[in-house]
Amino acid sequence: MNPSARPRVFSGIQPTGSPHLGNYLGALRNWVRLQDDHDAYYCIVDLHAMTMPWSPAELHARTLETSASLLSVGIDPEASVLFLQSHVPEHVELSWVLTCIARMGELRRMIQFKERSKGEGESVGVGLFAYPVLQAADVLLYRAHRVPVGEDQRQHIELMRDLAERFNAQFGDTLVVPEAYIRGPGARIMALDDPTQKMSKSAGRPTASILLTDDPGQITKKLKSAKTDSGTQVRAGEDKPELTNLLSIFSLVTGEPTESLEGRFQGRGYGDFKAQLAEAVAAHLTPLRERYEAALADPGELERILATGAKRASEVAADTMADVREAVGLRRPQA
Ligand code: AQP
Repeated sequence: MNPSARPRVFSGIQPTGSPHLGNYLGALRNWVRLQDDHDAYYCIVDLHAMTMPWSPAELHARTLETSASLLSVGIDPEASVLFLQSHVPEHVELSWVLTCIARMGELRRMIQFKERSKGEGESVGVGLFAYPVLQAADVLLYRAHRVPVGEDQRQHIELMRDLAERFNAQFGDTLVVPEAYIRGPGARIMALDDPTQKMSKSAGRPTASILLTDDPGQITKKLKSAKTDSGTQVRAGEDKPELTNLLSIFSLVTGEPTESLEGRFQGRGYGDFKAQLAEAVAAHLTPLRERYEAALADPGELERILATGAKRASEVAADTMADVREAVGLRRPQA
């Protein structure tokens, strides 16, 4: 298909640690699927990683690690534009323009802000409050049609749609109103130790998440200690949130439907089920871990990929920003 005729897709991931199974099954697998028939832009959103307290040295290192993780799951830097948010300054510029049309009330309603700012009172960071606007700028800058994300991002996509519509209504048709691309049971993978919370990089509880960099020993240990519902029957259902989550993971890494897994483990107990699950997850993640280590062993190549990606992304970003500046009445420099 002619690349310019393909729908455009944009998504981002924070360099806040190794991606976990939730990031992978909810978002990254879809990124890989979409890169074949979409004009794909995938971004490591390092500016977002500054919305919570951060260490400069860690941010620096994790940025490269995250790019290695993205290659390991199958992002092809030839097929996709893979780049670093801070390499394209237009993200921040468009974010400011959108900040000026966003409303305090709509940002205050964001669930992620409410959750992450709990107990912070007046000392909560302005960046944490405003980052959904930066996220809107990330997507709108590329005039993306689809945004593959996990379920937790649905509200932020709604906000970016509202901002794009408001901008177009006020200043003329300039931005594309994007759609969320949220698919399947992987869209919300829950923490292994608490099925009421999503699996998260920043949870700070090592037993809550399986990281893409975990080795088979770590995977087995984490799954062995995963919380399981009372009873002995391996089955999914509203009354069994922990088993439902584990069965989803099993099904997503093997392709075997949940009903078939339920049949296979009937009468076999949780211990056996968890051991087999650990084996399946380890078998799925081992090649990814090997590709990750190989990619990380060549930082020069990672830097080159990011620099090329930034160049390609900048062309689109500059084009959109020129239209935005014109639409809102900012003057061009006169020679
Ligand atoms: N538990 C999850 N299940 C399914 N999808 C998920 N995503 C995150 N957690 C789950 C999706 O992964 C993509 C990248 O996420 P992110 O790095 O931008 O940050 P996040 O959404 O805040 O994810 P984390 O893991 O909780 O990171 P931290 O703790 O660093 O903030 C997104 O598409 C997200 O929907």
